[in-house]
Parts: sequence; C-alpha cells; structure tokens
Amino acid sequence: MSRLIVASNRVADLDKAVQSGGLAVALEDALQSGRGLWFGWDGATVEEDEASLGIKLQQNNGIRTATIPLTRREYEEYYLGFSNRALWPTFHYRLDLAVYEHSFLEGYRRVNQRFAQSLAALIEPDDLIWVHDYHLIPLAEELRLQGVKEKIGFFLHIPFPSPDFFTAIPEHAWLAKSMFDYDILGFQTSTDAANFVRYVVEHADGEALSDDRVRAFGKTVIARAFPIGIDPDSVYEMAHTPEADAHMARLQRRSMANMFVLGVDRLDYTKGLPGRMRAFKRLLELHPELMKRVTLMQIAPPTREEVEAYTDIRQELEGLSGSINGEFGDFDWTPVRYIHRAIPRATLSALFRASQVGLVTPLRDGMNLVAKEYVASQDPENPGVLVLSKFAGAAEDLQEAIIVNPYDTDEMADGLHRALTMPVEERRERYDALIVRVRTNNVATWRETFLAALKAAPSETTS
Ligand code: ADQ
Repeated sequence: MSRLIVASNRVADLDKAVQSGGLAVALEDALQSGRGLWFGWDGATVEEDEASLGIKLQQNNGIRTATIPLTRREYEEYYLGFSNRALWPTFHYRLDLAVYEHSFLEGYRRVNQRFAQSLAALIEPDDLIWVHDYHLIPLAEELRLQGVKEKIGFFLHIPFPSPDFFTAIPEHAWLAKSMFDYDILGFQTSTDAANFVRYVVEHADGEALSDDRVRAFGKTVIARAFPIGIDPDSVYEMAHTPEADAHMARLQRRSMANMFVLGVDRLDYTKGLPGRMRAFKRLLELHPELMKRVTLMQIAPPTREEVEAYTDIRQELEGLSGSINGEFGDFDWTPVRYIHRAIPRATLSALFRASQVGLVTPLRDGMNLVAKEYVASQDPENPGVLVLSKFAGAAEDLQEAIIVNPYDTDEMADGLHRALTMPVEERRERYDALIVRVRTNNVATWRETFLAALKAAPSETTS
C-alpha cells in the first residue's frame, strides 16, 4: 500500500485543542485515518546558521510529522512577503493590498527549494504526495529536480483568480508553468478550475483537452474542482453534548436579547467583517422593533499580525463595533459583541446551535468551512438560517442558504431580516436541503475523491 505524504506550509501543533485554521482541521481528519507523514514548517524562526539543524521527526496523536524551521529572513520573504503580501491578496482579488518585491519572490523560491530537498529524502517508491496551498505552488517542480518520480497532487485552498488578476503577479508565467509538474491540480470550485484553464489558454498558449486535462509548456495536467467539506457527524455531536446545552442556557440567561446572529472568522480583510457590521447597523435602523431582541456576536481571532493590512482591519472593526454599541446600545443590551480570540471548538459548536442566524459574508473565500459547520450544528426541528455571500466557494453548493452580495449593505440587511423572521417550515425546508449537501460533500469524500484521482492520473502527465 502506498503511503500518503502531505506537504503544507505549516504543520499544526496537533497537541493543541484550539485551532483556528481550516487547513489544520481538514488535514488532521485526513491523516488520522491512514498511514502517512505530514511535512512542513514547525512554526519556529531561527538564526541563519541554526537552520541547518534540519528535520524533526515526531509522532503526535497517531500522526507522524516531519518539520523544519525557517530563518527569520525566509519567514519575512517567503511567508509574510510573497505568500501573504503578494499571493493571498492577489488570489482574493485585492490588488490594492498586494505588494510585489523581488526579494519576496526569491525567498519564496529558496524556501520551496529547501522544502523539496528535505522532503525528497523522506519519499519512498510509490508514495502519493499531496501538496497544499499557495505557499508551496512550485514544490512539485523542485521535487522533480530532486529526481522524485512519484505522483504529486496539489490542492489550492483559496480561490484561483480570473486571469486579469493572476497576470498582475510578476513572473506569473513561471508560477503557472510550475503547476504543470503536478499530476493533478485540485481547486475548491468549478469557477476556480475554469479560471486556471482560461489563463492557460489565453496567456500560456495552452489547450483544454477532454476529461479536465489541460496542456501547456509541453506537459499535461488534470485541473478539477474538489470542494472541501467537514465531518458533519462530529460537528453535530459536539453541538449536542450536555456541556453545549449548559453553554446555551447560560448564554440565553445572561443576555437580554433572545436572538443571536453569529459570525466566526479569522480576522482577515477577505472575510467582509466591516461590511457585516454595517449591515447589522442598517438592520437596526430599518427595523427598530428588533432592538434589544437581537445581538450580533462576532468571533474573530487575530492572524498574521505582522502584515499591516491586518492591523488596519482590526482597528476598523473595533471602531465600528464601538460606534454601533454607542449609538444603539443600552445599559441592558449590547448590540454587537466582538470577541477577538480563538475559542474552543466545543464552545463554538454550542454557539452555532444557539444562533438563529449564521452570517458568513466574505468578499472572497476559497470555500468557507464555517458555513458548513453552521448547517451541521443545527437542530433539525428548529434550525437556524445561513446567510451566505455569493463570493464564498461554498455558495456554489449551498444554494438553499439566503445568498447575498457582501458589497450591498441593504441586501445583507434585508437577508438578515428575512432570516430572523422566517417561519419554521421554511427554515426546515432550507435546512433539509442544505444538510444533504453538507453530508454528501464531506471531508472524507473530498479526501477520497482527490486521492483516487491522483492514483488514477495517467503517469504520462509527468512527462
Ligand atoms: P480559512 O480562511 O481559515 O481557511 P475557513 O474555511 O472558514 O477559513 O476555516 C476556518 C476554520 O477555523 C473553521 O473550521 C472554523 O470553525 C475555525 N475557526 C474560525 N474561527 C475560530 C475561532 N475563533 N475559534 C476556533 N475556531 C475557529 C482556508 C480558506 C477557506 C477554506 C479553508 C479550507 O481561506 O476558504 O474553506 O482553507 O480549505
């Protein structure tokens, strides 16, 4: 049986109970059910000469990991620089926030090279290699240079933008060419896969063949959508423990409002958090009868605080929640509760279940697992309503949510009002349809269909 080798930028601290990264949650599930190895950065930054300390092999919660540190300079150029100041904003259609510096690109190349050198030494014949996300796009090219002949698949967790945006990246042709050293490229949605194919055809003199195959640079690769999912049973169970019941009762007791609108996101400018608060404010302006009856609870733990755009968004949100509370709040009612830290998954599940509305309004999002977790946590007899941005990858599938345009404050306020006043029959109908979709496209389906496609990929794709 072939082993599964997963490579991602960061190997999560598997001993930690609280995690706030979608990738960590999905991969933990994926690796525990088979033999395998998870390779990546250990999260430490070291001085230039210490980096040669090399790979650390460990076993955690039944998962074998192989990790290496980054030097401070690599961290700045590869991680903060090219990955998070160039690729992340560009792939999320935010060219206004993108910073392209040559040193970033050089650092990105060097780290991918160093990752490949370390990983190549661990690969055995017939291993299946699965590379994750935008930090490691050229990893396959570097592994091939190290002589690795095994099948290598890539999954992009974030959107693949339209060619107009992708071509803004200096050396976009190099990046695209390196994607042809994979056997299979997985995207979150059919739109992302189509954007990639369009780039290849329009800008790389490539050709779209049958069966999702694309040919360019003298090579062929499969480009297909594999929508990521969650484990709906474990999410449901976590939302229905005696602790969750107690948590819900406490929440209701302590709050004057009897309805909650819940937002749960990493604090990121792609998640549309200021727009969400403005929509809630508009809801209160248009429907004063809802005052003291509804609270917006926004949970947003900080991430990437060394990138300026992230401190800006934090300040903007603190200002917005403060001004809404100042204008509308009373001694017995706080309209917006803004919690700026990660919270345990069990508590989160209880909050999902206790909220009448799950408000998920990113400006762009690869998939958005919170939308699926919200649906999976509901009581089938008395379910809450999902209000979902049309720019979340999840909207391609979760059509029975109330789909809104996150740039349109009035439409979002209207969507919120519909959700808060929806009769139970309609709530059940929408939930019944949504839960089928969440169950069908779950995390196990995602893993298995991707790995089956990787195994079945014709080996001439590497030629
Ligand atoms: P993220 O941008 O991190 O992931 P998302 O899909 O919403 O976004 O996953 C976040 C995960 O972290 C969820 O499981 C959520 O429950 C958890 N989480 C969020 N806030 C938390 C908090 N305060 N406390 C505890 N847990 C918290 C990237 C892409 C997404 C894509 C995923 C998976 O940007 O579009 O869906 O990868 O592919």
